[in-house]
Amino acid sequence: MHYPFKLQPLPYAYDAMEPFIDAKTMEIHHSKHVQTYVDNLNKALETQPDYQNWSLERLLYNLDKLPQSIQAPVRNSGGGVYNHNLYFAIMTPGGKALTDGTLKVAIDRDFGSFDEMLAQLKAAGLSVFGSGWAWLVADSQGKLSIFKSPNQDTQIPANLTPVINLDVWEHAYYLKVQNRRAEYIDNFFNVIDWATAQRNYDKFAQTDFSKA
Ligand code: MN3
Repeated sequence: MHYPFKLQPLPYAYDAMEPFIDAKTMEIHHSKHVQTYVDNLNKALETQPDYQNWSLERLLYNLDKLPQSIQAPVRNSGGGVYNHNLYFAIMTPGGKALTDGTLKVAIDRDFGSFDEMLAQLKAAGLSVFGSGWAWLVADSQGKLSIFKSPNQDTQIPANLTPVINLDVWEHAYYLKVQNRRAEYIDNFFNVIDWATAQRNYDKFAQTDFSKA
């Protein structure tokens, strides 16, 4: 995936996450907010032929090597595209439970239990001041941890494998639950596709964004 970037279609309808995440929020989030990130990323790269064949991951890993004039737009809008592609892919109607496998073993090893991991992810999401993201990530050895990023920053510069990411920008929940971020996080936990999370986790040994 490289310039010109496109809005990745959702593999489900806007109302598919009801009653946990409402259709209007999903529609505006995807068709307006993410579309704007896509458009602004393309606008930044329009006049930069040297970078038009770079993947999104390569752009985000090498932010400090880009021309000064496009560092901020690539960081913000490119990060916005990358983060939301993960976020929407990790949801499925009604959620899908974590089954026995390497991710379950790692969660029990690194957090003590699945519930403790969720509690720490929720606490991280609640503690993001302003807008940002909370993540479940894996290092190159498969060790799991909770990670936070402000604005549309990603886990890519830290070279970590994303397993789950949680959007805590107000645009992800304000229409339905207003200011109640904790309620939104609880709702989001009901639609996580843990089969996809397992597939994300499976990539930890191959993750090296310096080669992206
Ligand atoms: Mn968002």
